[in-house]
Formats: sequence, C-alpha cells, structure tokens
Amino acid sequence: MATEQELQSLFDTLDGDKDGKVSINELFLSPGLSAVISSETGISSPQELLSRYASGEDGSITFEELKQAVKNASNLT
Ligand SMILES: [Ca+2]
Repeated sequence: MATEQELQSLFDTLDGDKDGKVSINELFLSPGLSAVISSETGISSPQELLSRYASGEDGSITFEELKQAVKNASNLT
C-alpha cells in the first residue's frame, strides 16, 4: 500500500531527467524502485506496466497513469 504522497516521491525519484514522465529506461535504471512499483501495481514487468497504462506515443508513464495502476490494484491509501 502507498499514499499518493509516497507515490509522488517515488515517481519523482524514478523520473531522472525530470520530464514529468517515467520511461522504460528510467525503470530499468532503478531496479529497487521498479520492484516497489511492481508490488504496488501487481504488474511484474515494467514493459507490461507501460504497455497497459502509458497513453503517450513515447511509451512513458505519467504520474496520473501510475496512480491509476496502483488504484486499480487497490493499493492506493
Ligand atoms: Ca523521465
């Protein structure tokens, strides 16, 4: 379980280039944080998370999309 605030801080840490989106590379660069995301979303691989939730053409996920993924797994407190 995570609060929106915790999720935001996790997202900001993952977003290394600070463009407001988390890309597949950024997920791979932080395996520890990716593991937290996996457990909060119930989706084991970053590829699957992005293919299911990232709506943009570049395949990166926004905070709102990540929040939705965690919400769908009933892990947003
Ligand atoms: Ca980024």
